[in-house]
Amino acid sequence: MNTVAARPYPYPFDPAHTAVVMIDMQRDFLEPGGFGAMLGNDVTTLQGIVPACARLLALARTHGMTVIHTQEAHDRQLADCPPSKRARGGLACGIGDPGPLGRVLVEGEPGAGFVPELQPQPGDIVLRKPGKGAFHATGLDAMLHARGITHLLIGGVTTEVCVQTTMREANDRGYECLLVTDCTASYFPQFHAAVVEMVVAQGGIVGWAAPLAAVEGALA
Ligand code: C5J
Repeated sequence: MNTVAARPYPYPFDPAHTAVVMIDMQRDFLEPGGFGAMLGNDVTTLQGIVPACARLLALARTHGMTVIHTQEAHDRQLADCPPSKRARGGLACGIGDPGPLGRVLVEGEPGAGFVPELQPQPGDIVLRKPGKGAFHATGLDAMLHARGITHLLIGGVTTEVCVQTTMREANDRGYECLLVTDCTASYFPQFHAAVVEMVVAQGGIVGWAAPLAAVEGALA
């Protein structure tokens, strides 16, 4: 067992039963011309976490943890995109439409791909998901059970949307989750800070939170 100095109290985990879940580090959310930018966000607010995410992924691979990259992207017919999701925001260029990074949030398009620094490596798992939560309409739960995974170290974007939704879904399914606070970011820094507090409040009602240095310290 390794133990992370975390909030609200120490987080014990066994790397053999732990997965790093890196949420949606895609060009569509981090680069100009993608879905995040179409929604009016300043995408540079997310770019600062990329080096820390790369370190977390490297650490996971070194210690034999399962690595999962999620990807919010729809099938090419948009059969898995609820009309309500497509209509939300009334965008001139929205989900499925051709944009500077290809069709917005569609599998196989440049925007759906991961940023260059965080490309999946051999042995990593890539999980396409149509929703905000990584458990919705995917095989993630079965995949984790099959590998004996009980603990999740979670990073990615955005803190209050896909990251928080996934962490809550995982918590309800019995996974012990740690939010790696400097490996996740929001277009709205105040939302990021609020999520960290929400997670650890009430005795860790959703799980634990700690910076990457604390995870590195636990594995040193
Ligand atoms: C959003 C995500 N923000 N990955 N997706 O729409 O958080």
